[in-house]
Amino acid sequence: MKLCRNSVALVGAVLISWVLYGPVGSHSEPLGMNWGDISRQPLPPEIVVRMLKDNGITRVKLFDADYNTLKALVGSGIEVMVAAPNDLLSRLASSEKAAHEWVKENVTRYTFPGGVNIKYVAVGNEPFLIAYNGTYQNVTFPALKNIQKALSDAGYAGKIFATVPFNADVLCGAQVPECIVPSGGVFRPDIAELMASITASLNQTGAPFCLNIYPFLSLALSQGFPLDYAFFGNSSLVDSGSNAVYHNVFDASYDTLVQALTRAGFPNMHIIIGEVGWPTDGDGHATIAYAQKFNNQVMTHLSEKKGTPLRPNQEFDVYLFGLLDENLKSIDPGSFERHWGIFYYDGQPKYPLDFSGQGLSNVFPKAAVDVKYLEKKYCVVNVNAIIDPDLLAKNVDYACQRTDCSALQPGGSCYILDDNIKASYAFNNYYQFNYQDMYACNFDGLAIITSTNPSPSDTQCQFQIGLNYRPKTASGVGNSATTFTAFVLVILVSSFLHF
Ligand SMILES: *[C@@H]1O[C@H](CO)[C@@H](O)[C@H](O)[C@H]1NC(C)=O
Ligand SMILES: *[C@@H]1O[C@H](CO)[C@@H](O)[C@H](O)[C@H]1NC(C)=O
Ligand SMILES: *[C@@H]1O[C@H](CO)[C@@H](O)[C@H](O)[C@H]1NC(C)=O
Ligand SMILES: *[C@@H]1O[C@H](CO)[C@@H](O)[C@H](O)[C@H]1NC(C)=O
Ligand SMILES: CC(=O)N[C@H]1CO[C@H](CO)[C@@H](O)[C@@H]1O
Repeated sequence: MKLCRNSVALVGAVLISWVLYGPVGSHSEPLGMNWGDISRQPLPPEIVVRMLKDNGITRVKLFDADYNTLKALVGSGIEVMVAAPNDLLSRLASSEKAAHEWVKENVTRYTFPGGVNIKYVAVGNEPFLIAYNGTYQNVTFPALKNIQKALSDAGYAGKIFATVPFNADVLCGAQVPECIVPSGGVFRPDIAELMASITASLNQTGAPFCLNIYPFLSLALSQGFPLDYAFFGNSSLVDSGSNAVYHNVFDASYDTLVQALTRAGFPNMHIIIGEVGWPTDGDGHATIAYAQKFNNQVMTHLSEKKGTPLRPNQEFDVYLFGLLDENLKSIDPGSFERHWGIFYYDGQPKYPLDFSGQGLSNVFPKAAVDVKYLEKKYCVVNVNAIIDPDLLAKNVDYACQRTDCSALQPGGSCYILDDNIKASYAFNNYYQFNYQDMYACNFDGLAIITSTNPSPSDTQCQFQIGLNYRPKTASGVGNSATTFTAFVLVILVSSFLHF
């Protein structure tokens, strides 16, 4: 695959995955998957690793370097991107020693023969997101350099690569109207010089440039964004600068980056798409049908190897977002944030998705096995209690502040249901979050425990049974620094509207 690759390591990884898991469809750049675990009762890493293997997924991108997760990956052959979260950046920037210790504890510890196949270290996650107000602007590059040095000192030069996953908002910006088309692509003016320096440093060490691309957010967050253009196939838009034709915002975003890198002097930089995906709840456009369509189209797009107008006939290097729903993620960007999983919280697949890219339409991903659920008990509103609406509302608020009510929000799968069912949904989630403690199903006497599944049959709104797992460490829980995915490019929208 193109430049900036350590071909020996890559061939090694591909061979290992062939030997252990057989061919993964037609990709020679195997499919990657983001694995976040910001959940109340996260599936044990051993179960997730088995699920990854069962589905032929041979590369994962993590958001930290959790010991239990990495322990479960030992001997799996799965290629791993570990991460130093944003809140560590200032420490890593301020001292070479801190970076050396980070690498020792979070990389070297696992790279013994037969250990973990660590390929990348992510330094921060979308650190230049506009919503962060420049908080990580001065520390990201120094932290990257210290981690690069630490990796090199530990003997990993050319084997393990430090990179920075960026949000697409490192491109363009309101001040650059030409950037509405890919041929106008530049880095955001306030960080353009910094991005050029970082890119030079990535290039020097042979590391890829990593960008997250979200057609869903283009659609969800911009009024009038053409629906078809978020998908693949039915729109065609001409870039007035280059006359190239684009069929979707994914390719347009990709080429905007290619153009920005070219302008900065790095036309051949290897690009990784660190995240791409579609959520299934919490927004009007976040439906199972759209997610199924989008993710299957992405798989087909990858396997076709047509590339983009600026990089034709090349393969994409992509990590899907994401593996599982995460019911404790920050919902600042929107309620959909907790529903990006291709699998539900419990490792059950949501819809058919052919990971091989052969476009098979009825193949479901393989579910997690040996999952331990709590008992089949639900907490619901006691319709025989005398219900004071104010008291009910107060208790729903209490439950919702302490559990996941994202499906109850406008556009969510339970939004249209009547108030009692919504209240039951909130009560039940609180009860499950608290491991079915009987005192967690009282709510001023308004609630009652039942073994009958209260999920309405004619909607996607599903009452859940909690999992019988307690997180082993605090890792991930409430770690909102890793959770923003908002803010995106709205490339080609205005030119589209002229066609
Ligand atoms: C290892 O990584 C984790 C997650 O990034 C971090 O919390 C921990 O402090 C790191 N260890 C060292 C010694 O820096
Ligand atoms: C960024 O600034 C805005 C407006 O001043 C503020 O509301 C927000 O909390 C800040 N965000 C961060 C991450 O500092
Ligand atoms: C980053 O550095 C600039 C220039 O030294 C300074 O003005 C700015 O306040 C710093 N930002 C942060 C978040 O520390
Ligand atoms: C294109 O549009 C047609 C008609 O609206 C629809 O049936 C088809 O699924 C669309 N194709 C894609 C790839 O979105
Ligand atoms: C512009 C630049 O520095 N490009 C370099 C990026 O890395 C490749 C591979 O190491 C070099 O061949 C390029 O010269």
